[in-house]
Amino acid sequence: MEILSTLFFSINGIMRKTLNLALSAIVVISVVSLLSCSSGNNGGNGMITSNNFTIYKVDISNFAFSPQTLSIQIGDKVVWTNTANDFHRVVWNNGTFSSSQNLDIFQTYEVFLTTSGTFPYHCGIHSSMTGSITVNPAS
Ligand SMILES: [Cu+2]
Repeated sequence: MEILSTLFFSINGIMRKTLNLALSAIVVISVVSLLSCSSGNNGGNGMITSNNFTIYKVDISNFAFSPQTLSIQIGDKVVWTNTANDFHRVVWNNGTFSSSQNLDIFQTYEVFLTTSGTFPYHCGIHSSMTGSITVNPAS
């Protein structure tokens, strides 16, 4: 029995190390892709993927949304990615858009913002986590 439990704990340790490595790799990749986007002609962290809309990324980690605020054009898309080992849930304060599911690590939630205005949101699990998207009307 003792050998079995020792084996279990060492496998558990290896899995944790593997997960940490994977997390580090994803953080590096995210930073690199953010940097490469901001060097584009759009500025900020928006990524132009077509002539019609821009995709913005929001990272969920350290019990915070980053960036916490965004200013976008109507019809743009925002993608939240939970990179933390905790569940989080994107909930719109005034219910303008559909809320996310509980997001496990590496899961994403995306929405096209098709109404102009300023839309605050929070984490449905941790009420201290807040963010806001300002959607500017078509010029
Ligand atoms: Cu949360």
